[in-house]
Amino acid sequence: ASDLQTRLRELIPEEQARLKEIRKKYGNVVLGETTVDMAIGGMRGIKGMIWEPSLLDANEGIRFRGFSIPECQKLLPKIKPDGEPLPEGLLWLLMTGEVPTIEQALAVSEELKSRAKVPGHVERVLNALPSGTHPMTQFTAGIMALQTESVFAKAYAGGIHKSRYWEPCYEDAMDCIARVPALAAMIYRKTFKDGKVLPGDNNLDYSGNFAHMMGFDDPQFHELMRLYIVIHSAKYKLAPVAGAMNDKEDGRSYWSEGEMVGSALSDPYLSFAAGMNGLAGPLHGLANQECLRWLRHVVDEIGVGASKDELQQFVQDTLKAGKVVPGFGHAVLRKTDPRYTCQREFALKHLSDNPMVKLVSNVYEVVPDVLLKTGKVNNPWPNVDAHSGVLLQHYGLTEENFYTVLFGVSRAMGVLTQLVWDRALGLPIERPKSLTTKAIVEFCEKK
Ligand code: CMX
Repeated sequence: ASDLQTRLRELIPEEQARLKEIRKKYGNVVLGETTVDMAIGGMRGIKGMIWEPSLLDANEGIRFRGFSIPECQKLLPKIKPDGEPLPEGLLWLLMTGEVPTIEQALAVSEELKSRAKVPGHVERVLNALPSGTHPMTQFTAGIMALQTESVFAKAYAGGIHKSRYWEPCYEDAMDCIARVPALAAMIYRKTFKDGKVLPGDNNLDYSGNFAHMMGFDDPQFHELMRLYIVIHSAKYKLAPVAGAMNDKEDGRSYWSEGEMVGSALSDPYLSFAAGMNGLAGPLHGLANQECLRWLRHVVDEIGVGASKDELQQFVQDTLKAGKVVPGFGHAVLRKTDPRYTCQREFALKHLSDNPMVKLVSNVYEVVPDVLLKTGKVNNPWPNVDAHSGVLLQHYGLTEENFYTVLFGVSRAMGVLTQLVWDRALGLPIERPKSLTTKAIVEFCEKK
């Protein structure tokens, strides 16, 4: 099938049967144990949830439906033969588990264009917010304003049979994915530019059009947006609790809230907005802006041509001041993040003369040794955030307060894909069990 919904309709009965079989065959198998430490420590490492679009491997990094980032770059359809893959193709992969043909990816592109119109009241909601409202607050307010369009909410109110929940959920997921670039661009123009909302260009792909609506027409920046959206699209691993704010560390947050809220049959807009509120937390989505700030400090205090010795001293001073070196470390990964590597390759291909790229590269040569010498850092290697800011800055997207919104636009694809599958598989409302500390102590003492 060349259209995504038809392909999903074919796949869903097979996947429903597969899940039933897994449950029947392995339902009683123990996946792991939960300790008191885990209950106190943010539920790290508890295996307790299904998440199909992606999985994080400690050594290889994220895999989307089993494919590593280099594999995705090689296999997913592109507009230019040596260019970056289309996020529309990745969306097909995330939804179906299959690498699409170029026709299928372009069909997704067309489908998203046909759904992209943002209703007029969304701009009025943004206009009602005071100036200085953080772009992420504007983003979640905008998503909530889009919720008036929810097909799922209307279908549910109209009494739809539960076996068909996934259909209106798919409509909302695709509408929401289609509309968030225009919403984000609107926020960008209002917050940082002349306030004029730029119309989309139907001749462009999803990423190119997003960049265009923000006011960026350099085809190389469009390439960067394709790569950026692909690598930021899905989370790694799950963790459930609403209020846990740190996907940065092991994959919680947007998903956790987005998913948990969605499990109550809140429609995709409500669920996605909940997830985005998690992304807006400083331990989570803001790390990319912190990285750029840290590099700017280096430039301000030493200069862009800082020597390795000077950098080493700067890193040590950062640690001495009780701060982390942003862009390095990871709770699960134990190697250089492949999302860092592909951005570095992009930088070497397109902007190798940029002095900030050279600085990032020198930082990479200095930081891991210093972190290792502390004796406590489990992963001294760079993560995705160590490179993204410098690339965006090169093309003129310098307003780092906006970076989390870019991240959010990308993440819509991963989060909303899982939500469609949650409804298709009939997964229930999520209810991890909580205990009082008194109950924990009583339980332990009885043992
Ligand atoms: N700079 C300084 N110290 C670091 C560090 C860094 N980059 N990374 C880890 N450490 C320290 C921790 O703060 C911790 O110290 P304490 O024991 O004093 O609290 C110790 O090393 C052990 O930590 P860890 O097990 O290696 O790492 P965690 O799982 O606790 O935390 C992370 C992971 C990402 C939060 C952490 O490495 C960090 O703060 N990095 C900098 C911020 C950053 O780049 N965040 C973006 C992550 C991107 C992503 O996840 O995709």
